[in-house]
Amino acid sequence: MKIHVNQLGYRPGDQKIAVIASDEPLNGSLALVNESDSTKVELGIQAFGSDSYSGETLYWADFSHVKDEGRYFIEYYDCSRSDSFSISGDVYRKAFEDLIHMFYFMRCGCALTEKYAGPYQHKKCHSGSTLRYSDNKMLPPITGGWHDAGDYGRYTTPGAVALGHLLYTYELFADKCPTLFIPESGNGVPDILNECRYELEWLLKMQAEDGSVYHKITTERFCGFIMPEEDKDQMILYPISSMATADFAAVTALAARIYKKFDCSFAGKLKAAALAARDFLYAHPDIIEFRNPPGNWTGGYWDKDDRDERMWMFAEIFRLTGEARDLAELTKLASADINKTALGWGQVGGFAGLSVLFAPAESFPDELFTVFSDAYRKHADELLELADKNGYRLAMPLEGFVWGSNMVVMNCAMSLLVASFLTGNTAYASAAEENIHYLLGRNPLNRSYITGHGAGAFHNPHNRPTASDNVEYPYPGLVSGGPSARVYDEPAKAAIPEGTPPLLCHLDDVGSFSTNEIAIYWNSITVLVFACFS
Ligand code: 9MR
Ligand code: ZN
Repeated sequence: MKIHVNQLGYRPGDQKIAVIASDEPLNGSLALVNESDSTKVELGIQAFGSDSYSGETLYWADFSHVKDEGRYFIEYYDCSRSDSFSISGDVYRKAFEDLIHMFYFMRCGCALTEKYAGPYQHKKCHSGSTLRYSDNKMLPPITGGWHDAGDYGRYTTPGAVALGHLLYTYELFADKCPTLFIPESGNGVPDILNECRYELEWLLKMQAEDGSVYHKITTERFCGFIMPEEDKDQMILYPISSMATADFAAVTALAARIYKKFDCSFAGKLKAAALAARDFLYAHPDIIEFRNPPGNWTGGYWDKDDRDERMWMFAEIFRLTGEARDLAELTKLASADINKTALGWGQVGGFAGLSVLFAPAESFPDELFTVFSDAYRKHADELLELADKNGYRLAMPLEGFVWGSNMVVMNCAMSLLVASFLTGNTAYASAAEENIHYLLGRNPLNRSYITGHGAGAFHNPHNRPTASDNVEYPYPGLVSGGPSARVYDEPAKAAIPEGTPPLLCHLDDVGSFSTNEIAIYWNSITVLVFACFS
């Protein structure tokens, strides 16, 4: 038998449930043990039954009534026990900070100095000239921004999406955003915005003269497991796409609104860039897809529908311009059958929702508010129903266990949180937090999917610097992609037999890019969710 808990712990007022997997009936007693004085509280055991996500027979032990702060573990009469965890008001705080600090370590085109990066320091990377794919022209270097993931590519759509998560985090939870230890700290600007600006300055360089935006800048193929400064292959600026252009317009418009208070001239630059991208898309109403040209093997971030990106763009641009035609376009798209709660790299309709739902009163017509509010509430209701039937109390559809499932876990949590905000019904927020418990170790592998946080934290991410920096452990605050019902990499294929239940399809191995990579947008959506609880 195994007893699974959130390995960081629980806040005093929260619902607190341990999940126990056991092939044998649980006939003995189960207790919550206070580590400081060994006092025990006996816990009732509730049989859940068999769980299809894990293939296990599960039981629950509810200790919500214990509210005293301290360190605890749960023990079965035969001495099997859970990992130790805390009950504490600020149980998520350090993880929340590290999740944001991660972006500093992803910076490209500058040296990470020992002062700020400690053992994870590295020299300036990816600063050579740029070959533009469309006309084979050599351009000056396009530097800056964050490495996307375990590879060193810089891609516009996921970059904009990560910025979206972080900028809405700031907008919705400014008072919770921590002071970090980054080179800009102390300049009077909140550090989360300092960090985002590093990406925004790069993003602005990705815009072509006609207002359109290049899809990505990467080498032709992924480099080996070397430090970023050793990756000397030619940087290639790939063609534009309408998704990249629309995401760019959306997030620069959002940023223009936020940075106005701190730096008028930067905000002006962002606004002009947003409008140029929008104007390009007005002139090009048809989708412009990006596909990797033959012989080019870095990430594709291919997407077959740009209506959700345009919807997000028009929502944010309308908040900036108030122009009737932008509102008309938004209204048209909002009435179409487009997902309105997704916050991922390929589907961004949920950002249009955040933009509309959290705007000052009367910014948008009531009907539009209702469209997005209904979409979020409907999604949240579906999720509550799923959570009710789930042994690990996950509010998440089975189909969500794809490459990067932890992004879906967090996206579902966010839908629940938005619904909680819209209705005042705290059952939604409580369900959202159950997804955090899953992420932090209450899962069949007893694995925390955030490095450095939780006794069972994964520590072999598919991340090039981690694999080549000679430091034993990766920096804390990295989110793993998570279990994927279908695995694509050799180590995972060898270790995980086909047909394994989804929650077990994860391998903490540096080679497992389809279950154990890291990515900026997996971190950033986790930041957004953790902000609500930190
Ligand atoms: O996160 C992406 C995932 O949803 C896709 O299924 C996968 C395959 O196309 O690509 C993932 O994105 C990767 C990107 O293409 C390149 N950088 C690393 C990203 C994370 O694995
Ligand atoms: Zn770099």
